Amino acid sequence: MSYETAKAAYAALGVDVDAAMARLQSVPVSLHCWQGDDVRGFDTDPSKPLTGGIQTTGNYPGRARTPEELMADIDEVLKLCPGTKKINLHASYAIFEDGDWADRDKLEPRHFARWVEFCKARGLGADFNPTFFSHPKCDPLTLSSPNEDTRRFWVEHGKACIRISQYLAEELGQPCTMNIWTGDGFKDIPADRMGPRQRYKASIDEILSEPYDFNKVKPCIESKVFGIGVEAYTVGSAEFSLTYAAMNKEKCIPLMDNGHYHPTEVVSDKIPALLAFFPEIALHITRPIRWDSDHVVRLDDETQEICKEIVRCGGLDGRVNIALDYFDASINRIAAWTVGFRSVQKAMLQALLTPNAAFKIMQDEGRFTELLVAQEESKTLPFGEIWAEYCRRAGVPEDGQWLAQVQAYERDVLSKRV
Ligand code: RNT
Ligand code: ZN
Repeated sequence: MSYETAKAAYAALGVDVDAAMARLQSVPVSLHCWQGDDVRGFDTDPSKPLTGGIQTTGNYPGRARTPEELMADIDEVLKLCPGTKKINLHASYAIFEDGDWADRDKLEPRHFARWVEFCKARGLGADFNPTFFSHPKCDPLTLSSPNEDTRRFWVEHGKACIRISQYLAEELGQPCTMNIWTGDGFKDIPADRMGPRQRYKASIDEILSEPYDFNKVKPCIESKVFGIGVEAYTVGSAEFSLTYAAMNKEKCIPLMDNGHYHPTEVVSDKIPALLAFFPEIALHITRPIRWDSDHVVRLDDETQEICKEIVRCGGLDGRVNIALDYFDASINRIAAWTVGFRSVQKAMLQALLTPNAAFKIMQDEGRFTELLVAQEESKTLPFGEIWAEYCRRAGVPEDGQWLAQVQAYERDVLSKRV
């Protein structure tokens, strides 16, 4: 089937394929830098384990070990993915020139100048994250620690990150979401659940007292249900994080990671719930298998449903900040990044190609039999042809054409990293 025939099949349902492609092309999706090096970063000893309840598994050869390697790898991914990208950085990816190392409470914008240069040369925006894990000052708590010295250190880190986010936003001329997530919690039943939450609340208040322009810096509060080694109690639970964001709407927004809820809860359903109250929200799109396993995102039902809600709720008009968050160390990392990014683009294009207005009328008029049939039949529309055309227009390889490029890069570059 040709692209023109496929386009006509959508037009028959009232869907404008060209408008859908143009819309998608303009929406930024934040590509997480941490898939490239198993979340290690450059500011601590890379042989030390990842902490904070998150874990990468696998030791596929070829992870990036330096800023140069990570940037080269990101460039490969950018060449293979359609759509508008931002780069999502963590504070631990600071780049220290000539022994100019600084601890996390002393980080400065200049430690991210090389990333600004990287983004400017490619016309990219950037998002940012303070790194409250994998560091000797995790005791193991950070912003909720009862040790005032520890808590202060992490508050100073958060403030430094606000300044860096403002710098990134100003240099790159695009807003910067700055996500606050900590792995603070306990392995076993705590004796005091309230104290850590009160300290966490005070710490976020202190971080957000650092001056910033809320049009440029969007601090986010990410909730979580549990992590590895912190199974019994999470300080930044769903209720804590959402309530914090709701009571501080003028200075931060909530962030939902779809790996951070009980298994029968779905973030797709939470998107309209939150957008009924918040002008803006943020998402981490990931794929949890039985827990927050951060598998590579696939074109699965929930990813498709999340994208449908983003589209239907007006999320593409700047109300939903979309980022990816996964890390698989068991397969080629460039392919992992690329499959996940392309899957989200596919899910979003499918959502834009859904006859949403017609379906809504069926629902509102109570025509549920018709709705069920129409929803099911829309699944076999000739989407592949439209996706291929979208890739061609973006100047990136179609499905079936990109993996060979990754394999060549693995042969010529990644396999030499020993
Ligand atoms: C962890 C959170 C968090 C991290 C990144 C690296 O469970 O999802 O967002 O994955 O900040
Ligand atoms: Zn996340």
